[in-house]
Order: sequence, then structure tokens, then C-alpha cells
Amino acid sequence: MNEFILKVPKVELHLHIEGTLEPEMMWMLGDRNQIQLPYPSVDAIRRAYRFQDLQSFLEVYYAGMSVLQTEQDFYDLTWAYLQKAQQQTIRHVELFFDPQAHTQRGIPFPVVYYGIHQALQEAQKQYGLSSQLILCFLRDRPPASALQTLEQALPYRAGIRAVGLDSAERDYPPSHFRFVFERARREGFLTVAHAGEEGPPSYIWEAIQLLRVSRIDHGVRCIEDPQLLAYLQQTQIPLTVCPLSNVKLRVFDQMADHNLKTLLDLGIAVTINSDDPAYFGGYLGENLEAAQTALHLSQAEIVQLLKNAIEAAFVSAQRRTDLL
Ligand code: ES4
Ligand code: ZN
Repeated sequence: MNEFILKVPKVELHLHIEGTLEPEMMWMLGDRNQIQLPYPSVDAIRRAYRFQDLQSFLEVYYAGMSVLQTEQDFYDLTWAYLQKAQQQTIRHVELFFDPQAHTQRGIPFPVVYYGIHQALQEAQKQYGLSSQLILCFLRDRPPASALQTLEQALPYRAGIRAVGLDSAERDYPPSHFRFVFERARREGFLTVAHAGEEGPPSYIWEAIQLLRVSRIDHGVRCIEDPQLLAYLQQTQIPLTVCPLSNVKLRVFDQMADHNLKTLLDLGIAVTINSDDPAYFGGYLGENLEAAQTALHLSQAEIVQLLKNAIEAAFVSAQRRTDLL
């Protein structure tokens, strides 16, 4: 990897911790927990990572996480990611986790939460790597299930900064979750939402106006709505864009077609992130490098993207200054 991209201090704002499950760890945990995987080998797992769209990815993603059973498993998963982050000079990370994907398999909420939380504490201690946790609701599950999940999270609110919305986007508009997000905001959580990845610009408007989000996750389809572009430029609501994800899930045919440089040139607060790095072919450094190469980004543009992420992070004014 290009030395500048590898060494420059970085912030990651869009990372699903379950999406950091590398085939080797899936295999190891499957063995440890006696979970039958639908793959005969580690290589076969890797070969299954070719996707047509978001839905075809989500099927593999939810099947893979069945190996995550104990608090130790969640700790090991998170710790492996944090070591990777440390190797890539990531100084602050905001991680999504999908509690419903685990509680619906019978794994208790605190098992998931503590495993992740303890690893985050250890990285703060050992590496000075700061973090925030974002609880994501699955939008293809009923809002009542999201509300129940929010209530399960309340005892742990000190360790959870925000709530988000992820999973299958088409036909699951943010408006369905208005009341859940209102409750979350009353309880003191910030809000974010995946919107405008596969879904239309109207979902980005709903996330802003009904869910009162601080950031939009993906948001790349904003390009289709000139009024929305103007609004994002004026308000500087950040977009957490994930270039390798967008190419793997065919939001764009190839990296050269990605619109992130166009959005950056329009003065929109674009950030670069990795989404599900074990599935999409790279962590934050690889995402920055792939975007830089295909879109001919200058060093100044890379620096702008990194500064945008620091500005968009859920950190104190003091920590923001330290990250700059
Ligand atoms: C996701 Cl790429 C993506 N989009 C929506 N939901 C997700 N959950 C994990 N990865
Ligand atoms: Zn995502």
C-alpha cells in the first residue's frame, strides 16, 4: 500500500463489526463451536464472496455470522479487527453492530455487547485507539423488533453512542422507523441511517427529516436529486461512502464510475470507509487506495476526505483536535 495512505492517521466511520469476519476466523469459530458451515474449506468460503447486489451479500453475511456464539467469539472478532486497524494507523473507529442478527438466533444481547465492548476498551488502553459503538436496527425486520432491541440496549447506553438502520434497503423506507428513532433520541442516542445505497433519494430525505440523522451512511444516490445535493452542501451533513462495497454490490460497475469525487467537488462532506472489509476486499487503507487510483485523487483530496471524517466523528472537541 502507498506509504502516505498507510501511515497517515485515519478515522473509520462506517464499519459493520460482523463484516470483519474473515474466512479463516469463520472456519476457526465454526470448528470451535461445532457449527456446520455450508462450505467445505476456507478457500470455498472466499470463493462464495461474489455478489450481484445487496441482497445476495446479506444472505452470505447472515449465514456466516452463525459461528458467533459466545462473548469470547465477539471479543476475538472485534480484537482481530482492532489489530488490523492499528496496523493501518486508524486512530478512531465507529463500529456498527447488528444485535437482532444474534438475538434472533438465541444469543443474548449482553453476550454480544460485552464481547465487543471489552475488546474496544482493550484497544483504547493498549493502542490509544478510541471508538464509539452504533447499534443498528435491521430495517427488513418489523419496527416492533427494533423497539424491543432498543429497550434491551438501555442498560448499556453508556457504551452505545448512536443508533443506525441497515440491511435490505429497497421497500424498507426510513419512515417505518420514525417512532423507534424518536424514542432513541429521547433516550439520548444520536442517529444515523443507511440511505441511498440501493434506495432512492427520497429515503435520504426521510432519514434527515424524520430520523434526524447526524450522518447518512452511503448516500451516493443523492446525485439524482439536485435539491438534495444543494441541501447536503449547505448543511454539511456527512456521507459515509464505502467505495469497494459499492463496486462489489454493483452500485457502480467499476471504481472509475464511482461518484465520490463528483460529490467532493460539489463541496459535500464525503468520507471514505470500509463497510464489510472481510467481504468486499479491503479495509480502510485499501478503500482509500482504490478510490485514489481509479479516480485520480490528489494528495490534497485524500487529506480533505480524512479531515471530513474527523469533523464527522462522534468525539469531543478535545479528541477532534488530537486527531487533526
Ligand atoms: C451492509 Cl453494505 C450493507 N448495506 C446495508 N446493510 C448492511 N449490513 C451489513 N452490510
Ligand atoms: Zn453499511
